[in-house]
Amino acid sequence: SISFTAFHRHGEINAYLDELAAAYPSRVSVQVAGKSYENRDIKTITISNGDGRTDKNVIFLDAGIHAREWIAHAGALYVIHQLVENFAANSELLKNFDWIILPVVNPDGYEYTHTDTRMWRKTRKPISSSCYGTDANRNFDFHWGEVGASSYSCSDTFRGETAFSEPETQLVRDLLLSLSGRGKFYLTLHSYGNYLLYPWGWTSALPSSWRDNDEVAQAGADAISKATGTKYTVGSSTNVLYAAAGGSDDYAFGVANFPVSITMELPAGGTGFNPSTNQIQSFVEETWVGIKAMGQKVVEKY
Ligand code: 0X9
Ligand code: ZN
Repeated sequence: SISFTAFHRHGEINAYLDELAAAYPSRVSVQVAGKSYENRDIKTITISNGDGRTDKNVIFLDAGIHAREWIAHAGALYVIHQLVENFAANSELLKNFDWIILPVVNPDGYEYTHTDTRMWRKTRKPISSSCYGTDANRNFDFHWGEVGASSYSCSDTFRGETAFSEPETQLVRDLLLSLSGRGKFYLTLHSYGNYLLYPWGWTSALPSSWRDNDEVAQAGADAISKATGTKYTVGSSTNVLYAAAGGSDDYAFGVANFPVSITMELPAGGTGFNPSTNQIQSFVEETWVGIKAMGQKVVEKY
């Protein structure tokens, strides 16, 4: 098991995934999806109900695209904990769907926020002698670099030298494309600000199926509001936050054909990205209420 009274290092997170695979071999498997630039194992956990079907639709959830957004990593771990260790209460979510969860997309950045610079956002591949890292959420090849992304390698929103210049975004791309068709819901956890965002992030125009996305996001916001009173803002990324191209959400929706693609910006705590450890439990519980409601809506619709 893993606690929600501390933020865990990448090694502890990977060890938790392996522990679950060993304890629940019929329902859980762990894959090394690839390596980060600094050679860390980037793992996914595949959670099923153990009925042996291999053709199910998939909900794909990731977190930690941005290194400093620690509550997002914790949120993904709590989803894993619920689906695996509280399976009996959540089995409806796994009847016709498998969940694939990638809790730490950017482990190099995440470790760097623990060891060096708490507010680091990007990956860690050097670009020039003085500037490191690419904003992984500007590096996906869909309207790459067109808006809200910097071509300056020192910027916190550096788009990368080319689209998919980073091993970490290549790996998410390959997973998303491998799920094309079965993948019905892509959910990516970030912080902060209490938003449920759907495409597009590169233009203020809405995709023709925006209502499907709005319905799912609204189900999440309603469930959270009912449970705790916390308000989430629901809308398209560009319209309720800002335009920024090259995000994983637009890629999942626009290229990998996930019909629902949502970025969830979890609550702020402390200095925004830095909730105190005694806030983790209540934040991740509340987040789970929203994710469960969105998952139920997707399971009903697809
Ligand atoms: O700017 C981002 O990447 C996200 N906000 S954050 O504060 N976590 O950095 C929002 C991304 C929304 N999606 C797109 N613009 N595609
Ligand atoms: Zn983020």
